Amino acid sequence: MTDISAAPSPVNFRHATFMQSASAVENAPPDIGWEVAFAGRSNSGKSSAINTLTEQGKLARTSRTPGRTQLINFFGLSDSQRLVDLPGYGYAKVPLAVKKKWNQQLERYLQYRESLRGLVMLMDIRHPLTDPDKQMLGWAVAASMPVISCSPKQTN
Ligand SMILES: Nc1nc2c(ncn2[C@@H]2O[C@H](COP(=O)(O)OP(=O)(O)O)[C@@H](O)[C@H]2O)c(=O)[nH]1
Ligand SMILES: [Mg+2]
Repeated sequence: MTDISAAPSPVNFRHATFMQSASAVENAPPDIGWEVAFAGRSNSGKSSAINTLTEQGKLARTSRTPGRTQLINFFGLSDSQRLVDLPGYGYAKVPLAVKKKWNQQLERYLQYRESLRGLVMLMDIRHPLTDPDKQMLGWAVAASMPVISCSPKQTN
């Protein structure tokens, strides 16, 4: 595995810009350089974490309504460095067929995306490590992915 510290240039998160959304892994930007993805249940604070990290309040769209983002959103830090806002999982009101499709997409993204170098997993502290979180962690471990787990939400 490539060492992130060996990336060609220092990372300036404030330079992040929206690149594109992808409805499926096939539509993602070219699989070159490296990217770090933010994963977690719907409404766990993925987009807010990206906005905090990049010091850009409105870079990633946040919403009180869970289940809004069903696209993979890519943010460029440089030509070869990206942050990725993954669709949230575990939202009860999404039809089962849609959930299954998204589970497959997430699994394929974690398994096959070569530029994916790390996963930041957001958890609502009131519901730490639900079954879909454990499934996600299982895929990440199977793909030898470094994972950081965070529980940013103290109150709501
Ligand atoms: N109390 C609290 N609310 C948060 C925090 N992070 C995000 N939120 C709120 O939780 C909701 C969902 O956040 P969002 O970033 O859109 O979650 P996502 O669906 O995982 O991308 C929004 O209304 C945010 O303002 C946090 O650390 N604490
Ligand atoms: Mg979001």
